[in-house]
Amino acid sequence: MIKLLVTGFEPFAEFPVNPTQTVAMTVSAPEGVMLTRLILPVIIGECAARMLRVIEEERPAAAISLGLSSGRKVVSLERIAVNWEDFQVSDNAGNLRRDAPIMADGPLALPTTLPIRQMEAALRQDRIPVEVSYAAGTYVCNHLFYAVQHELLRRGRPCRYGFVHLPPTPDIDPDGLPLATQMRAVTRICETLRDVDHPDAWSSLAWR
Ligand code: PCA
Repeated sequence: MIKLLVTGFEPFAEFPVNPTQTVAMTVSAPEGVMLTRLILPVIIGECAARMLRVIEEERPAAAISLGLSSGRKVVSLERIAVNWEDFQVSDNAGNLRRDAPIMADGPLALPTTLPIRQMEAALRQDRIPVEVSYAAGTYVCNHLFYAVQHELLRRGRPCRYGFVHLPPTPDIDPDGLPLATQMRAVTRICETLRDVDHPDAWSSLAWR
């Protein structure tokens, strides 16, 4: 049995619903996977703090964050988080940022620790439209990705982590990707994580 954490986001900006919330809450857990689900506020700082609290409690082998990217057509497996934020549409607490680092003393970029090429292959095998992306944006999704990864590395936590942007569903954009396909994509990602080599690293590390 492998423990995984999947997060989605609440609605934000002009979107009355956020499909990542539905996907995270209703995707079925494949055999051999114990799934923890978490919906995060679209608020810088708070989203990462909440997620890190749940990681400390649940100690999953891997965590996947899902976010809606309204301009995309395909499931986007994010390669890197950048230490930068820049957004003129406020987050759900009214915060705005202009050309600012997320962490003043952090590295410029941090990579995913999810096996995204294997994930990509699994989705392609299922004919789900997918890409590896090198731009997670400069809004709350990239903020979460960077802040959580930074903290997991700083604390030496053996939890693989990465971000997946999902395209809109057809209720948001007529050219969107059906919810059922998005669910299948996340199930396939969970299966891939189940099937890669995971030593039970949490139990062998000293807990600080
Ligand atoms: N998408 C936004 C934030 C929340 C979400 O679902 C983003 O791409 O930054």
